[in-house]
Amino acid sequence: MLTQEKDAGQIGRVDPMFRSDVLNGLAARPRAIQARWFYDHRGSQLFEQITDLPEYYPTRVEAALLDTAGPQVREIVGSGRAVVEFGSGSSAKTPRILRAIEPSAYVPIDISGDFLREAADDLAEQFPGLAVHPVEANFLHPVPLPDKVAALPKLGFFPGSTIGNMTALAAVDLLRAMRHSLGEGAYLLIGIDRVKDPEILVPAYDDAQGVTAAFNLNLLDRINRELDADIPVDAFRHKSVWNADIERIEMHLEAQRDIAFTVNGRPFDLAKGETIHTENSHKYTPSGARLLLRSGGWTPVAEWTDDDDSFALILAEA
Ligand code: AVJ
Repeated sequence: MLTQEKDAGQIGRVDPMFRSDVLNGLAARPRAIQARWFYDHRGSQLFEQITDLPEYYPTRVEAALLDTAGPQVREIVGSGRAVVEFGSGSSAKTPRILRAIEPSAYVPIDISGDFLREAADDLAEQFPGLAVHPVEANFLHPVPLPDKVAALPKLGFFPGSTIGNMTALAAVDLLRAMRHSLGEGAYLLIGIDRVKDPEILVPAYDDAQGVTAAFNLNLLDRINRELDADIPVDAFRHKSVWNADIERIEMHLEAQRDIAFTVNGRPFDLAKGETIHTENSHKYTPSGARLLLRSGGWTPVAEWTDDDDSFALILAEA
């Protein structure tokens, strides 16, 4: 019973949605589990490591773009806004924009409470005088903002090309929901990754050090840890595939042999070569990105890209 005692804290924190998504996803054809479940504590750490990889250009390029764009964004949106960050994670990019914008409040929204509060405390320390109001929520659903920022005009901040995880339909729904929660006169600063040569894209999601593989496989470890499962993780292999028709990178976990396991008492079996689809990372052309924003109710007003045109930072108004 030692094991149970040790795991009790973990099990207590399990989102019942995680259990149902995993059970339904493994039973579906094709088998698929949503990418949002990557981000347990270990998964969030691995993602931080991904952002430092030589092959993973988005984080570095976007950071440089934020530095360039900051003063120009400030000129367009003015100071004193409430910056509302969707999926703030460790808030690693936030100081770059807060320094330039001089907002009066910062509202980080994230599903992972641990990271959220740590990051909020750090920022409050770095920016004395800035009111920080963290909100623990799934931003895929409409998020009511704290009363204290109700009267302030908003700047939505959605960096990292997180929107790439969504299909076009879901992305448009989300953009509209953001427009609704941010209200009249709001702006949105969003990072969107560009369509490019698969020889750059595929390694960005399958690095030489195997960090992305570990990130993908950690989902199976998490299922074992939290959902009373016995998946033989070593029997799966990480795959990164460019789907040219849909202009997206897909991550899959491929069975290297016939595999049988149980999750929460439910049996599953995969034949050798069968896959579990774990992530989509949609890439956009310049006009595709602008059309997506307009479809979601946002009018692009300024755009920044690097010399290689590998990533775009777009400012749009409601
Ligand atoms: C956080 C969704 C933007 O799609 O590039 C990185 C996640 N997955 N490497 C991305 C991710 C594998 C990342 N996003």
